[in-house]
Parts: sequence; C-alpha cells; structure tokens
Amino acid sequence: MTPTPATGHPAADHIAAGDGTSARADAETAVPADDAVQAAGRTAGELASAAEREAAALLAPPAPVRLGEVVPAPERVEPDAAADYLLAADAVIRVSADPAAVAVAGHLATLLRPATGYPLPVTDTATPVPAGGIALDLTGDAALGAEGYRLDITTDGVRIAAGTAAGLFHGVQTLRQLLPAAVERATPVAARWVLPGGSILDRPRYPHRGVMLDVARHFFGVTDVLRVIDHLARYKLNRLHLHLTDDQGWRIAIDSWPRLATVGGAGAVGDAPGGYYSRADYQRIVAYAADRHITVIPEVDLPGHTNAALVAYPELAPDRVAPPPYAGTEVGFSYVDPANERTYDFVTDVLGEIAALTPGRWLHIGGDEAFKVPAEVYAGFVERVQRIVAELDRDVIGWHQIAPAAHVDRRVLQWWGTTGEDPVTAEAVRRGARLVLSPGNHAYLDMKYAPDTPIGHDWAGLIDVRRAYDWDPASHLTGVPAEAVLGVEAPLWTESVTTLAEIEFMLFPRLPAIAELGWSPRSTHGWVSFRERLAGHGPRWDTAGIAYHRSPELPWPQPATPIPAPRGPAVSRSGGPPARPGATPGRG
Ligand code: TNX
Repeated sequence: MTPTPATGHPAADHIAAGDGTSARADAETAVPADDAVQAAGRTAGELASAAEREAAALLAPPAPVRLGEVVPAPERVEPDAAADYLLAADAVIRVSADPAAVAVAGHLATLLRPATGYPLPVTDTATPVPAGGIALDLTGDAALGAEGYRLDITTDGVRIAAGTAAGLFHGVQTLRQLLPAAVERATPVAARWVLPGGSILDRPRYPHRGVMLDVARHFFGVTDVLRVIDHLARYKLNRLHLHLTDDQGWRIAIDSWPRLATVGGAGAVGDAPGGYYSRADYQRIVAYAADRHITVIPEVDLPGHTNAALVAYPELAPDRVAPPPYAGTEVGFSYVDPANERTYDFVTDVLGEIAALTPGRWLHIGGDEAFKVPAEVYAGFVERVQRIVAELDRDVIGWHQIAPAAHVDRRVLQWWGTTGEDPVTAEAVRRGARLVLSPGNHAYLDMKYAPDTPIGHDWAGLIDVRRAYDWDPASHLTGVPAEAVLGVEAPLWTESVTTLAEIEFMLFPRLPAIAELGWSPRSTHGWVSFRERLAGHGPRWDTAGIAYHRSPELPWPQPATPIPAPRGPAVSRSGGPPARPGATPGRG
C-alpha cells in the first residue's frame, strides 16, 4: 500500500486556518431561523434514507468479505483462498478456562447468535482447539503485547490466540468484520456464514485510542452512552473520555456536594432537558466499558467551564454570588476561585468520589479556556490540583493549556490546537509529560464535514473523512518526539449535537479514521486502501441501524436491491429517529 501525501487534496482549499482560539468567533455566528429549520430537515432526510438503506440491506444477499478488508488495518494479513471456513449450525466456541477469556467468548456468542440463529454454546477447556468451531486461546504469550492477537482461519475452524483477554476481544471484533454484513441483523437470516481463509497478526500502534463525549452541553442518558461504547469496541478503541462538567451542566452525582447535580445538572444548551448520572448510572457505564476492555476517563473541567457548579455553590465563585444558569455556547467566562481554600475542598471531594467509582488510572482535570484567571494563578491552581490527583493514586490528564504547570509523574497533556507548533507544550514534554493528540483540525468530530453539514462547527476547519485520516500522530507537533505520543483521541463536543442519531452521524465515518491512526502501523496507512475498506462498512452500519454521513469521498457499495425512490420531500418522511427542534447548532 502506498501512503498518499496529505498535500494537494481538494478539501484543503476550504479549510480555514486558525489558532483555535481567535477562530472561535466563527462558531458563535448566529444561525438564522430559516436555516435552522432547513438544517433540521436535512438531518431528518439523512436519517430517513439511512432507514431505507437498512431495509435494502435486509433484502440483499450477504457479500463475501476479503481477509484484508478489516478496519483498522491489521499489522499483517496473509490470505489463503483455499482455506475459507463455513460456520456450521452446530459449531461450538471453545475458550481457555479463565474468567476474562470466558467473558470474551460469551461476548462473541452474543454477537453471532441473533443473525445466525445458531446456539453456539461456549465451553471452557485448558487448551482450546478449533475442532470445527471457534477457539479463543489465552496463551499468556507476551509477544502479542497487552492488546494484540493472532487469528487463523482454516477449513477446519477458527482460532484466536492472545496473551490477554483484551487481545482476544480485539480478535473477536476482527472476526465479526470478516463475516457478511448480515451478521449485524438482530434476527436470524438464512446465509452462508463464510469466513475468508488465512492468518492475521495484529497489535496496536498506540496504547491510548479514545473518543471524548461531551455530556455537559447536551445530556445523553446511559443507554446512549452504552451504544457509543459499542461503537468504540467495533473499531478497537480503548478509552472513553467523558466530559462530565461544563458551564451548561454538571452531570454526575457527588454525595458530598449534592447540589452540583440536582441544581447544576438541571439545564443544557438551548434550554434542552438537563440530567445527570447517579453513582449507579456512572458505575454501569464504567462496567459496560470495562467488559469491552475500554477504560473510562472522567473529566471535571477546572478552573474554568464551571458556571453550573457556581450556580449550585456560589461560595466557589470569585464574588460569592450565584451566576444565572447558562444555556449559551460562549466559553471562558466562568471560574472557581483559586484564592479560596473551599475551592480545594471542593476539588478534593469531587475528584475523590469520582476516583472511588473509577477503576481506570486517569483523572482528567480539563484546564482549557480559563481566560479570566491570570497565568501565574492558573499555574499554581493546576499544580495544586495535580497534587490532589496524585494523592488519589491516579495519573493526571489535562488539555494542553496545563503545559506551563510543573511536571508531575506520568502527566498527560491532550493537544487540541490547530497548528503543528506549540513551544510551551513541547517544553512540557521535555520536562516529562506525554501527549494524547486531538488536533482540532483533524480529530474534532464536532466540526462539519462540508459547508452544508446540518450540524457542527467550523472554527477548526471542515473535516471530511480524508482530513480526519491524513495526518501522522508521531510527527504532528514540532519538537515532540514520537516516543512522547501515547495515542489519539477524537472529541465530540455537543453544543449542536442533541440526539444519539446525531452523535452517530458525526462519528461515522470519521471515527474509524481516527481508530486506524491509533491502531494500525504507519506502513499500512494509505487513503486509497482505507476509503475502499471503510466504504465496505456502510452495509454493516445500515444493517445495525447506525446513522452515518454518506460522504461523497467514499465509494459506497451499491445495494444489491435498488433503494426505492423517495416519496415526497425528504423532511416529511419518517424512518429514522426524528430530529428534535434543538437539532441545530445550539445557541443560548
Ligand atoms: C473548544 S477544545 C473547547 C470546548 C468547545 C469546543 C467546540 C476545548 C478543550 N475546549 O469547550 O466545546 O471548542 O468545538
């Protein structure tokens, strides 16, 4: 596969340059009411045609899959055309007698049973062998690393081998992609469940491969978040960063400061319904993610982006006066008082309670856009919060604005700038920080795909699939060595995103592009191959009922059964979830 240079692709002409701060003004341009209605209509239209494609996919015969069509691209693929395997109705899943491996086998059975209608019993054995079925072998072999796997498909059966349950889990996701798209159906379909013969050896490029979901600007309930976790799992992502607090809403119950959720959680952008996660809700999300080998990273954004907290507890405000609740989309105006000792009680209690519910290593402390806090005061505040995190035996992550603060062990900065230059961040890396890359102009999934995308921003430029794909995390920031990069993360801010269908529309098809940057070796990187492989997933998303953007850049396969011509104007058709009135860029 030949890497395609990032330069010279047509979309570059449309992309506004900016430093991510001054260009924010674009995002605040009001949308005239007529445009807003039209935008909502287009979203409904997109969703309705998704429903039509889903119906057509049900009628289409399953297309054969080739071994190399996996997204993200595996490290090594060796097809063997003579070794295709036909999954039989009496196939058995055999798995190493280890609880975590048995859980992965259960997950595989749950994925395959609905569409195949096969019973696929799971049996644990000391040394699983294919024997006409699927074997998941936890070998303890360190060579595949913490998340790698080996998949062998022969006429006799399938074997996935890995050193860890996470590796087996990723191998299962590959197996799923190698079955016909009809495997995504929720009810049995008569099909030949053929897997392409050959071997795959696969390991991730980076340990941190994430998505951030902003549940503060608009609130999304537990079931929506669980579905997003499913999407991460498909593409071998392993971190879900939850942006739990912002000016518009506080989304997690804190026992020692109860009004944060009950008062601070009441609103959202554009006066959409608020909400918050109870401790049990949050634990359910964390456990569901853990079952899929995904670590939740909770973010409490400090010291700015805290209007909702100040509404609930005015004692934390610099003037001790409760501000009004905020339903707009401006940033940078609020902050908790760094000169007040109560602020540190608040931070200690909040982070302590959240840490106690979070098995993962990381606590994200935000740190972005605290425009009203003077630089030295800000650095002192961040240093104190970093110490609080260390005392909780957790590792701190913050947006790259925390770079000037002193180093603490295992500190991680999340880069969201739109240029490849930032001496302050590079200097923090020299002092020992490591980086997660979320460049605004490539990885921000709240940016529009194109000028006519009905929702989203454009302050960091337009991000079509190619722009999401064509960059290299290892060399993105000047002065930052490749070894300092922990991985990539795609943030989805939700000022303009109000429903699960809209979340999916912004994630697909860009999320798999970021996933491939995080997982696949650079030697496999190439737009020409990627666009073909990715387009092949369209029928899977159709069948699974996942809303997505039919990017004109991708060669979507034609459904075998023609899609019926639309009747009447797109906006009047139903099918997908209807767009809510708030489905337009949120204004306060
Ligand atoms: C910048 S990126 C923000 C968010 C906004 C986002 C909108 C970052 C750390 N802060 O507060 O939601 O832009 O694109």
